Amino acid sequence: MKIGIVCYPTFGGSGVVATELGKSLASIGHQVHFITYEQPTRLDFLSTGLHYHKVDIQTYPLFKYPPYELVLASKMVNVVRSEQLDVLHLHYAIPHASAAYMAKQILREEGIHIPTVTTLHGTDITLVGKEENFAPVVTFSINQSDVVTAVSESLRRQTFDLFDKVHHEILVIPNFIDLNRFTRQKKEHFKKAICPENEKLIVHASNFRKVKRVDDVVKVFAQIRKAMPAKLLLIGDGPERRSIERLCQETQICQDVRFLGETDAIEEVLSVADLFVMPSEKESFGLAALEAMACEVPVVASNVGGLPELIEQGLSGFMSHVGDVDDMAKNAIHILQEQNLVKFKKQALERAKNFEISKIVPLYEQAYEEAIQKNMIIR
Ligand code: GMT
Repeated sequence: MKIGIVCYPTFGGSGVVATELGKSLASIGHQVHFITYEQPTRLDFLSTGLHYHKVDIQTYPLFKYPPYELVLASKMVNVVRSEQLDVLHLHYAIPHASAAYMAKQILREEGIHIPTVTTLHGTDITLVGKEENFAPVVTFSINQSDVVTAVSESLRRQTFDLFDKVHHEILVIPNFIDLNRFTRQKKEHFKKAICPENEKLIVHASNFRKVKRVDDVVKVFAQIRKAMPAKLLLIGDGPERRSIERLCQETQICQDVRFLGETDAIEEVLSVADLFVMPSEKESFGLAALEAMACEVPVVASNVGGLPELIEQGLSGFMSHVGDVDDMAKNAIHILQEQNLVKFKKQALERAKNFEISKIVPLYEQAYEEAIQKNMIIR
Protein backbone atom coordinates (compact mmCIF):
# COMPACT_ATOMS: atom_id res chain seq x y z
CA MET A 1 0.00 0.00 0.00
CA LYS A 2 1.06 3.61 -0.52
CA ILE A 3 0.24 5.40 2.70
CA GLY A 4 0.42 9.14 3.42
CA ILE A 5 0.99 9.96 7.10
CA VAL A 6 0.25 13.48 8.34
CA CYS A 7 1.42 14.28 11.86
CA TYR A 8 3.18 16.73 14.15
CA PRO A 9 6.88 16.01 13.74
CA THR A 10 7.90 17.27 17.17
CA PHE A 11 8.50 15.46 20.47
CA GLY A 12 5.05 14.43 21.63
CA GLY A 13 3.03 11.29 21.74
CA SER A 14 1.07 11.61 18.52
CA GLY A 15 4.17 12.33 16.42
CA VAL A 16 6.05 9.44 18.01
CA VAL A 17 3.18 7.00 17.35
CA ALA A 18 2.84 8.21 13.74
CA THR A 19 6.58 7.93 13.08
CA GLU A 20 7.00 4.49 14.67
CA LEU A 21 3.92 3.24 12.82
CA GLY A 22 5.28 4.55 9.51
CA LYS A 23 8.66 2.91 10.09
CA SER A 24 7.03 -0.38 10.95
CA LEU A 25 4.72 -0.26 7.91
CA ALA A 26 7.72 0.46 5.65
CA SER A 27 9.61 -2.48 7.16
CA ILE A 28 6.83 -4.85 6.07
CA GLY A 29 6.77 -3.60 2.50
CA HIS A 30 4.48 -0.57 2.40
CA GLN A 31 5.54 2.74 0.86
CA VAL A 32 5.08 5.41 3.53
CA HIS A 33 5.02 9.12 2.74
CA PHE A 34 5.28 11.53 5.69
CA ILE A 35 3.72 14.93 5.05
CA THR A 36 4.87 17.35 7.78
CA TYR A 37 6.50 20.75 8.26
CA GLU A 38 9.72 19.18 9.59
CA GLN A 39 11.32 15.78 9.39
CA PRO A 40 9.78 13.76 12.28
CA THR A 41 12.17 13.50 15.24
CA ARG A 42 12.37 9.72 15.30
CA LEU A 43 12.50 9.28 11.52
CA ASP A 44 15.63 7.95 9.89
CA PHE A 45 15.73 6.98 6.27
CA LEU A 46 17.38 3.59 6.58
CA SER A 47 14.33 1.89 5.15
CA THR A 48 13.69 2.14 1.43
CA GLY A 49 9.95 2.49 1.91
CA LEU A 50 10.13 5.83 3.78
CA HIS A 51 9.64 9.21 2.12
CA TYR A 52 9.31 12.73 3.46
CA HIS A 53 7.42 15.66 1.91
CA LYS A 54 7.95 19.02 3.59
CA VAL A 55 5.02 21.38 4.06
CA ASP A 56 6.59 24.76 3.32
CA ILE A 57 4.82 27.64 4.98
CA GLN A 58 5.19 30.89 3.09
CA THR A 59 5.04 34.25 4.75
CA TYR A 60 3.44 37.24 3.10
CA PRO A 61 2.98 40.74 4.53
CA LEU A 62 -0.79 40.28 4.53
CA PHE A 63 -0.64 37.04 6.50
CA LYS A 64 -0.52 37.90 10.16
CA TYR A 65 -1.35 34.20 10.64
CA PRO A 66 0.08 32.13 7.73
CA PRO A 67 -2.66 29.72 6.57
CA TYR A 68 -0.91 26.44 7.45
CA GLU A 69 -4.01 24.34 6.93
CA LEU A 70 -4.38 25.49 3.31
CA VAL A 71 -0.72 24.82 2.51
CA LEU A 72 -1.05 21.40 4.13
CA ALA A 73 -4.20 20.60 2.13
CA SER A 74 -2.47 21.62 -1.11
CA LYS A 75 0.54 19.49 -0.19
CA MET A 76 -1.70 16.49 0.45
CA VAL A 77 -3.36 16.99 -2.93
CA ASN A 78 0.00 17.16 -4.69
CA VAL A 79 1.47 14.13 -2.91
CA VAL A 80 -1.67 12.01 -3.45
CA ARG A 81 -1.49 12.88 -7.15
CA SER A 82 2.24 12.46 -7.69
CA GLU A 83 2.73 9.37 -5.53
CA GLN A 84 -0.68 7.84 -6.26
CA LEU A 85 -1.35 7.24 -2.58
CA ASP A 86 -3.96 4.66 -1.56
CA VAL A 87 -4.85 6.22 1.79
CA LEU A 88 -4.15 9.25 4.00
CA HIS A 89 -3.66 8.68 7.74
CA LEU A 90 -4.17 11.80 9.85
CA HIS A 91 -2.70 11.86 13.35
CA TYR A 92 -4.24 14.44 15.71
CA ALA A 93 -7.50 15.93 14.49
CA ILE A 94 -6.45 19.59 14.51
CA PRO A 95 -5.84 20.70 11.77
CA HIS A 96 -4.90 17.49 9.99
CA ALA A 97 -8.37 15.98 9.67
CA SER A 98 -9.98 19.19 8.44
CA ALA A 99 -7.14 19.87 5.97
CA ALA A 100 -7.59 16.31 4.69
CA TYR A 101 -11.30 16.96 4.16
CA MET A 102 -10.43 19.87 1.89
CA ALA A 103 -7.80 17.81 0.04
CA LYS A 104 -10.35 15.03 -0.45
CA GLN A 105 -12.88 17.43 -1.98
CA ILE A 106 -10.30 18.93 -4.35
CA LEU A 107 -9.21 15.48 -5.51
CA ARG A 108 -12.81 14.33 -5.92
CA GLU A 109 -13.25 17.04 -8.59
CA GLU A 110 -10.54 15.20 -10.53
CA GLY A 111 -12.15 11.80 -10.02
CA ILE A 112 -9.65 10.71 -7.33
CA HIS A 113 -11.30 9.26 -4.20
CA ILE A 114 -8.65 9.31 -1.49
CA PRO A 115 -9.64 7.34 1.65
CA THR A 116 -8.91 9.02 5.00
CA VAL A 117 -8.21 7.51 8.43
CA THR A 118 -8.14 9.90 11.41
CA THR A 119 -6.48 8.89 14.68
CA LEU A 120 -7.52 10.83 17.78
CA HIS A 121 -4.66 11.04 20.26
CA GLY A 122 -5.85 12.95 23.29
CA THR A 123 -5.67 16.69 23.72
CA ASP A 124 -7.12 17.12 20.21
CA ILE A 125 -10.33 15.94 21.94
CA THR A 126 -9.96 16.41 25.69
CA LEU A 127 -8.33 19.84 25.83
CA VAL A 128 -7.88 21.93 22.68
CA GLY A 129 -10.44 20.24 20.45
CA LYS A 130 -13.40 20.69 22.76
CA GLU A 131 -12.91 24.50 22.92
CA GLU A 132 -15.65 26.35 21.06
CA ASN A 133 -13.01 27.80 18.69
CA PHE A 134 -12.36 24.32 17.35
CA ALA A 135 -15.30 22.06 18.28
CA PRO A 136 -17.50 22.54 15.16
CA VAL A 137 -14.58 21.86 12.80
CA VAL A 138 -13.32 18.90 14.85
CA THR A 139 -16.84 17.41 14.90
CA PHE A 140 -17.27 17.88 11.16
CA SER A 141 -13.88 16.47 10.22
CA ILE A 142 -14.33 13.40 12.44
CA ASN A 143 -17.72 12.72 10.87
CA GLN A 144 -16.27 13.14 7.36
CA SER A 145 -13.32 10.77 7.86
CA ASP A 146 -13.74 7.32 6.35
CA VAL A 147 -12.36 5.57 9.43
CA VAL A 148 -11.75 7.06 12.88
CA THR A 149 -9.57 5.47 15.55
CA ALA A 150 -8.84 6.46 19.16
CA VAL A 151 -5.87 5.34 21.24
CA SER A 152 -7.97 4.07 24.16
CA GLU A 153 -11.50 3.11 25.08
CA SER A 154 -11.51 6.09 27.44
CA LEU A 155 -10.74 8.49 24.58
CA ARG A 156 -13.41 6.88 22.42
CA ARG A 157 -16.00 7.42 25.18
CA GLN A 158 -14.85 10.97 25.89
CA THR A 159 -15.16 11.87 22.20
CA PHE A 160 -18.84 10.98 22.29
CA ASP A 161 -19.32 12.68 25.69
CA LEU A 162 -17.64 15.93 24.67
CA PHE A 163 -18.91 16.16 21.07
CA ASP A 164 -22.63 15.48 20.99
CA LYS A 165 -22.79 15.76 17.20
CA VAL A 166 -20.08 13.16 16.51
CA HIS A 167 -21.92 10.16 15.05
CA HIS A 168 -19.04 8.29 13.43
CA GLU A 169 -18.04 4.83 14.65
CA ILE A 170 -14.67 4.98 16.48
CA LEU A 171 -12.30 1.98 16.57
CA VAL A 172 -9.91 1.62 19.50
CA ILE A 173 -6.31 0.96 18.48
CA PRO A 174 -3.99 1.37 21.47
CA ASN A 175 -0.47 2.78 21.43
CA PHE A 176 2.25 0.20 20.87
CA ILE A 177 5.89 -0.46 21.67
CA ASP A 178 8.88 -1.86 19.81
CA LEU A 179 10.35 -4.25 22.38
CA ASN A 180 13.55 -4.61 20.37
CA ARG A 181 14.32 -0.97 20.95
CA PHE A 182 12.67 -0.48 24.34
CA THR A 183 14.40 -3.12 26.36
CA ARG A 184 16.44 -2.84 29.53
CA GLN A 185 20.07 -2.49 28.52
CA LYS A 186 23.16 -2.82 30.68
CA LYS A 187 24.15 0.78 31.37
CA GLU A 188 25.91 0.42 34.70
CA HIS A 189 28.38 3.25 34.01
CA PHE A 190 25.45 5.57 33.35
CA LYS A 191 23.70 4.52 36.58
CA LYS A 192 26.92 5.05 38.51
CA ALA A 193 27.29 8.56 37.07
CA ILE A 194 23.82 9.61 38.15
CA CYS A 195 23.48 7.56 41.34
CA PRO A 196 27.04 7.18 42.74
CA GLU A 197 25.72 5.90 46.08
CA ASN A 198 23.32 3.47 44.39
CA GLU A 199 20.37 5.74 45.11
CA LYS A 200 16.98 4.81 43.66
CA LEU A 201 16.38 6.54 40.32
CA ILE A 202 13.00 8.13 39.60
CA VAL A 203 12.24 9.30 36.05
CA HIS A 204 9.61 11.49 34.45
CA ALA A 205 9.39 12.33 30.73
CA SER A 206 6.96 14.74 29.11
CA ASN A 207 6.59 17.95 27.16
CA PHE A 208 6.21 19.93 30.38
CA ARG A 209 2.73 21.24 29.70
CA LYS A 210 0.39 22.06 32.59
CA VAL A 211 -1.67 18.95 31.86
CA LYS A 212 1.34 16.80 32.85
CA ARG A 213 1.43 18.18 36.43
CA VAL A 214 5.22 17.98 36.63
CA ASP A 215 5.04 19.88 39.93
CA ASP A 216 3.41 16.76 41.40
CA VAL A 217 6.41 14.72 40.24
CA VAL A 218 8.67 17.00 42.29
CA LYS A 219 6.34 16.80 45.32
CA VAL A 220 6.22 13.00 45.14
CA PHE A 221 9.98 12.87 44.78
CA ALA A 222 10.51 15.15 47.79
CA GLN A 223 8.58 12.59 49.91
CA ILE A 224 10.44 9.58 48.47
CA ARG A 225 13.74 11.29 49.22
CA LYS A 226 12.78 11.66 52.86
CA ALA A 227 12.27 7.88 53.01
CA MET A 228 15.36 6.72 51.10
CA PRO A 229 18.32 8.02 49.09
CA ALA A 230 16.98 8.85 45.61
CA LYS A 231 17.60 10.92 42.49
CA LEU A 232 15.14 12.38 39.99
CA LEU A 233 15.70 12.71 36.24
CA LEU A 234 13.35 14.97 34.33
CA ILE A 235 13.35 14.37 30.57
CA GLY A 236 11.84 16.76 28.05
CA ASP A 237 11.15 20.43 27.79
CA GLY A 238 8.19 22.76 27.56
CA PRO A 239 6.33 25.74 28.98
CA GLU A 240 6.41 24.64 32.63
CA ARG A 241 10.12 23.89 32.86
CA ARG A 242 11.17 27.22 34.42
CA SER A 243 8.56 27.02 37.16
CA ILE A 244 9.58 23.42 37.92
CA GLU A 245 13.19 24.50 38.26
CA ARG A 246 12.04 27.17 40.73
CA LEU A 247 9.99 24.61 42.65
CA CYS A 248 13.05 22.36 42.99
CA GLN A 249 15.00 25.28 44.41
CA GLU A 250 12.22 26.14 46.88
CA THR A 251 11.94 22.53 47.97
CA GLN A 252 15.72 22.46 48.36
CA ILE A 253 16.15 19.25 46.42
CA CYS A 254 18.12 20.75 43.51
CA GLN A 255 21.19 18.63 44.15
CA ASP A 256 19.15 15.45 43.59
CA VAL A 257 17.27 16.57 40.49
CA ARG A 258 18.62 16.69 36.94
CA PHE A 259 16.91 18.19 33.90
CA LEU A 260 17.98 16.27 30.80
CA GLY A 261 16.01 18.23 28.20
CA GLU A 262 14.82 16.52 25.05
CA THR A 263 16.68 13.34 24.25
CA ASP A 264 16.34 10.63 21.66
CA ALA A 265 18.06 8.03 23.81
CA ILE A 266 15.11 7.66 26.15
CA GLU A 267 15.46 3.86 26.36
CA GLU A 268 19.01 4.28 27.69
CA VAL A 269 17.80 6.49 30.52
CA LEU A 270 14.90 4.15 31.26
CA SER A 271 17.35 1.25 31.39
CA VAL A 272 18.75 2.54 34.68
CA ALA A 273 15.47 3.77 36.19
CA ASP A 274 13.61 2.21 39.14
CA LEU A 275 10.32 4.08 38.88
CA PHE A 276 8.45 6.24 36.37
CA VAL A 277 6.04 8.92 37.61
CA MET A 278 3.13 10.15 35.47
CA PRO A 279 0.71 12.26 37.54
CA SER A 280 -1.09 13.80 34.52
CA GLU A 281 -4.42 15.55 34.77
CA LYS A 282 -5.43 13.98 31.45
CA GLU A 283 -3.73 11.15 29.60
CA SER A 284 -5.54 9.40 26.78
CA PHE A 285 -3.13 6.46 26.75
CA GLY A 286 0.25 7.27 28.32
CA LEU A 287 2.83 6.18 25.74
CA ALA A 288 5.72 7.38 27.94
CA ALA A 289 4.52 5.03 30.70
CA LEU A 290 4.40 2.12 28.24
CA GLU A 291 7.97 2.90 27.12
CA ALA A 292 9.05 2.81 30.76
CA MET A 293 7.25 -0.49 31.44
CA ALA A 294 8.91 -2.08 28.40
CA CYS A 295 12.25 -1.20 30.03
CA GLU A 296 11.13 -2.92 33.25
CA VAL A 297 10.24 0.29 35.05
CA PRO A 298 7.03 0.22 37.13
CA VAL A 299 4.81 3.30 37.08
CA VAL A 300 3.12 5.51 39.66
CA ALA A 301 0.42 7.50 37.87
CA SER A 302 -2.94 9.22 38.16
CA ASN A 303 -6.03 7.14 37.47
CA VAL A 304 -7.22 9.18 34.49
CA GLY A 305 -8.08 8.59 30.84
CA GLY A 306 -6.51 5.50 29.32
CA LEU A 307 -4.00 4.86 32.12
CA PRO A 308 -6.19 2.22 33.81
CA GLU A 309 -6.25 0.40 30.45
CA LEU A 310 -2.46 0.22 30.57
CA ILE A 311 -1.39 -0.09 34.19
CA GLU A 312 -2.69 -2.95 36.34
CA GLN A 313 -3.22 -1.61 39.83
CA GLY A 314 -0.75 -3.20 42.25
CA LEU A 315 1.02 -5.22 39.54
CA SER A 316 2.77 -3.04 36.97
CA GLY A 317 2.39 0.01 39.19
CA PHE A 318 -0.21 2.02 41.07
CA MET A 319 -2.69 4.76 40.21
CA SER A 320 -4.03 7.46 42.52
CA HIS A 321 -6.50 10.33 42.15
CA VAL A 322 -5.16 13.37 40.30
CA GLY A 323 -3.18 15.56 42.70
CA ASP A 324 -3.05 12.99 45.53
CA VAL A 325 0.72 13.28 45.92
CA ASP A 326 0.67 11.64 49.37
CA ASP A 327 -0.88 8.46 47.98
CA MET A 328 1.49 8.49 44.99
CA ALA A 329 4.49 8.89 47.31
CA LYS A 330 3.24 6.06 49.56
CA ASN A 331 2.88 3.77 46.52
CA ALA A 332 6.26 4.81 45.17
CA ILE A 333 7.99 4.01 48.45
CA HIS A 334 6.24 0.61 48.53
CA ILE A 335 7.43 -0.25 45.01
CA LEU A 336 10.97 0.94 45.72
CA GLN A 337 11.43 -1.39 48.72
CA GLU A 338 14.16 -3.84 47.77
CA GLN A 339 11.89 -6.87 48.44
CA ASN A 340 9.20 -5.50 46.06
CA LEU A 341 11.12 -3.87 43.25
CA VAL A 342 12.19 -6.96 41.29
CA LYS A 343 8.62 -8.26 41.18
CA PHE A 344 7.18 -4.91 40.01
CA LYS A 345 9.84 -4.58 37.32
CA LYS A 346 9.04 -8.04 35.95
CA GLN A 347 5.31 -7.38 36.00
CA ALA A 348 5.75 -4.05 34.23
CA LEU A 349 7.52 -5.79 31.36
CA GLU A 350 4.91 -8.57 31.22
CA ARG A 351 2.15 -5.97 30.84
CA ALA A 352 4.06 -4.03 28.17
CA LYS A 353 4.29 -7.20 26.04
CA ASN A 354 0.53 -6.92 25.39
CA PHE A 355 1.20 -3.78 23.35
CA GLU A 356 4.00 -5.17 21.18
CA ILE A 357 4.11 -3.35 17.84
CA SER A 358 3.57 -6.49 15.75
CA LYS A 359 0.21 -7.03 17.47
CA ILE A 360 -1.03 -3.48 16.80
CA VAL A 361 0.22 -2.57 13.29
CA PRO A 362 -2.13 -5.12 11.58
CA LEU A 363 -5.06 -3.26 13.19
CA TYR A 364 -4.02 -0.10 11.34
CA GLU A 365 -3.63 -2.08 8.10
CA GLN A 366 -7.22 -3.30 8.60
CA ALA A 367 -8.35 0.29 9.17
CA TYR A 368 -6.73 1.33 5.88
CA GLU A 369 -8.43 -1.57 4.04
CA GLU A 370 -11.78 -0.54 5.51
CA ALA A 371 -11.30 3.08 4.42
CA ILE A 372 -10.33 1.93 0.90
CA GLN A 373 -13.40 -0.34 0.71
CA LYS A 374 -15.68 2.55 1.71
CA ASN A 375 -14.34 4.68 -1.12
CA MET A 376 -14.86 1.88 -3.63
CA ILE A 377 -18.51 1.77 -2.64
CA ILE A 378 -18.82 5.58 -2.95
CA ARG A 379 -17.30 5.44 -6.44
O1 GMT B 1 0.43 15.13 25.62
C1 GMT B 1 1.37 14.65 25.01
O2 GMT B 1 2.34 14.12 25.52
C2 GMT B 1 1.35 14.74 23.52
C3 GMT B 1 0.06 14.19 23.04
C4 GMT B 1 -0.11 14.36 21.61
O3 GMT B 1 -1.27 14.30 21.22
O4 GMT B 1 0.83 14.57 20.86
O5 GMT B 1 -0.01 12.85 23.48
C5 GMT B 1 -1.24 12.18 23.43
O6 GMT B 1 -1.04 11.14 22.50
C6 GMT B 1 -0.22 10.06 22.91
C7 GMT B 1 -0.07 9.09 21.75
O7 GMT B 1 -1.28 8.58 21.33
C8 GMT B 1 -0.82 9.42 24.16
O8 GMT B 1 -0.04 8.33 24.57
C9 GMT B 1 -0.87 10.47 25.26
O9 GMT B 1 -1.51 9.91 26.39
C10 GMT B 1 -1.67 11.68 24.81
N1 GMT B 1 -1.56 12.77 25.79
C11 GMT B 1 -2.61 13.21 26.49
O10 GMT B 1 -3.73 12.74 26.38
C12 GMT B 1 -2.35 14.34 27.43
